[in-house]
Amino acid sequence: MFHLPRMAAAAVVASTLMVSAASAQTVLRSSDTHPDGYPTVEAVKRFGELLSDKTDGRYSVEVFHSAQLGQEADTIEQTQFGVIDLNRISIGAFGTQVPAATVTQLPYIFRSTEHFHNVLDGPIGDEILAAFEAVDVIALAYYDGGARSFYNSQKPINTLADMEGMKFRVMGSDVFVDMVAALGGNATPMPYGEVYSGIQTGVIDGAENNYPSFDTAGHAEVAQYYSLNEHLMVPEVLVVSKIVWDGMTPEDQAAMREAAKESVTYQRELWAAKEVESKAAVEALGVTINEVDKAPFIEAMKPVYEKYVTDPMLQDLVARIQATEG
Ligand code: GTR
Repeated sequence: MFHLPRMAAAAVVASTLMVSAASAQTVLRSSDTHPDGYPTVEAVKRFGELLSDKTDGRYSVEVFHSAQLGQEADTIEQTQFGVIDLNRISIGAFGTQVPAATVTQLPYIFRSTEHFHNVLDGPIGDEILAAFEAVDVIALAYYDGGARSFYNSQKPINTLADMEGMKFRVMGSDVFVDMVAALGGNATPMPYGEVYSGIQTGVIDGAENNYPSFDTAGHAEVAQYYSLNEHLMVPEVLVVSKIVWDGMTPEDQAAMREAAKESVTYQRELWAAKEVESKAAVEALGVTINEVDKAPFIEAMKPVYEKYVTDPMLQDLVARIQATEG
């Protein structure tokens, strides 16, 4: 008579232990639009390993690459709602939601990779990361995304006159629409995953991106002209949903920030190598690459700055970025 309940109680205790052991390990789902092996995907995997080590396995990360969780704009919303835990995303995909971060979308705001790193690795970078909390994500670290240039299926772009009437896909931010208009072209915001067929079917003439994206998304197969006007250096950012963040202990939050910062060095190494590799890959596909005199392009961006840098806070931020060395 006494045996049965005892056995049942033991079974209950055993299963409770298993449940609590299992629930102590949280697997965070992270989104990335790029394919497996891409520098950002590999850096987030490394971040996950570091996070797991630092939290004694309480947290780990599974990266869903190749836009498995959706196109960037949709995944941002899902991250804000806590459906997706982590997201590695271009700041450009946030549009103008985060005013301080919008300055990093200004054409030619960064003069070089060194300038880009000096700004983002210092207090200005931290200030911009902190601004994301207002849109319900916590920004943890920046990754490199290189310089973006125009590419198209028609002809090399040498001068502003060559931009006249050409249709280019841009990321979903008004800044980029105005940027292309100020250069004389027409901009069409469109998800990254639709660019290949957009160029192939002639809906757009081309797009703009860095070598690794141009290469790995296959765009170089359909757009054979890549013109090095290097109008943008938009930071990539790793964010965690505020809902996830608020459920973590301060120690685990600190571990997460540390792991993210530590993964940056690794991403930068991978990025530098990938830029060289992708340039060679697109050349092998027969892409014509031309140098561009950037001065007229830089000059043409004045109206974009005038439109977006009106607030004194943003004016100060832009001035500080411009005054940073590099
Ligand atoms: C890439 C960036 C992606 C995505 C893409 C785009 O350079 O890494 O996150 O934003 O550009 O143009 O949509």
